[in-house]
Amino acid sequence: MTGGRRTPTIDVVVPARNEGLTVADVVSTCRGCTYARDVIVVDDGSTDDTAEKAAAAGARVVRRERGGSKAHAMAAGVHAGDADAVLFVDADLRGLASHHLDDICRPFVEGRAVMSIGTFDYGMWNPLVLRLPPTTGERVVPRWVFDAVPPAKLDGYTIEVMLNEVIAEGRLPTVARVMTGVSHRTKREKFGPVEGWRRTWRMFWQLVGLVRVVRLRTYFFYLRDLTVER
Ligand SMILES: Nc1nc2c(ncn2[C@@H]2O[C@H](COP(=O)(O)OP(=O)(O)O)[C@@H](O)[C@H]2O)c(=O)[nH]1
Ligand SMILES: [Mg+2]
Repeated sequence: MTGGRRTPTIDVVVPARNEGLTVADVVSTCRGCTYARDVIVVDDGSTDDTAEKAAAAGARVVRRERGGSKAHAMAAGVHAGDADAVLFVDADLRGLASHHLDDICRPFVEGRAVMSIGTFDYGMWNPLVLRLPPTTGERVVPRWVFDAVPPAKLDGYTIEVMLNEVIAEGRLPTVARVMTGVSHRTKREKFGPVEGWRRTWRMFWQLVGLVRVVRLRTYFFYLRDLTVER
């Protein structure tokens, strides 16, 4: 208890499809996060040993039928637990250490942020990246923020933008920081150059398509209530 306020419980939800190369390290790192209670890996339709590797590393594994998207996997993970808040972490990260996750959770646990995010390390571009509408998969939000996204909007890679919208429309504070030294396996590495670029473009167009849905004022409110931490 701090100041009469109960410390929120946080479960980690890791969406993973065919991430056998990296998922075990990611799960171990998540388990080392000071604020994490349970680590839940949601695997749908992996054709590799993602589920086995995740379980061996100490995660609770939830399996879904293939056919959904990353957003559906995240929803399944949220509903598999009953924590006050969820820390989402992608399964394909490189260079992730438990202190990165502690740094993301701390502003949330201390009540300085309702959403707290970590961005990849883009070197000289970090000051810009930190102030763009975040599409990062590494973020902690209270359960109610995720539940506020209508099921019809649980679509592909745009889920991150829907979470931003709930935060911004609620005029709620966000803290952002760089996860120094962290990157991920790119789609080119996972699928080869042709299929990799095809999938990257598809994701890009999904996000561009949101221009019709998300209002500019959302970004204004987001920026106004954003604190960049080092
Ligand atoms: N369970 C599940 N995980 C997914 C799905 N799509 C993506 N992911 C996972 O979500 C995370 C982020 O996806 P990724 O393709 O790396 O997106 P990017 O980082 O934005 O390029 C990774 O851990 C993926 O394995 C899906 O349909 N189901
Ligand atoms: Mg990735």
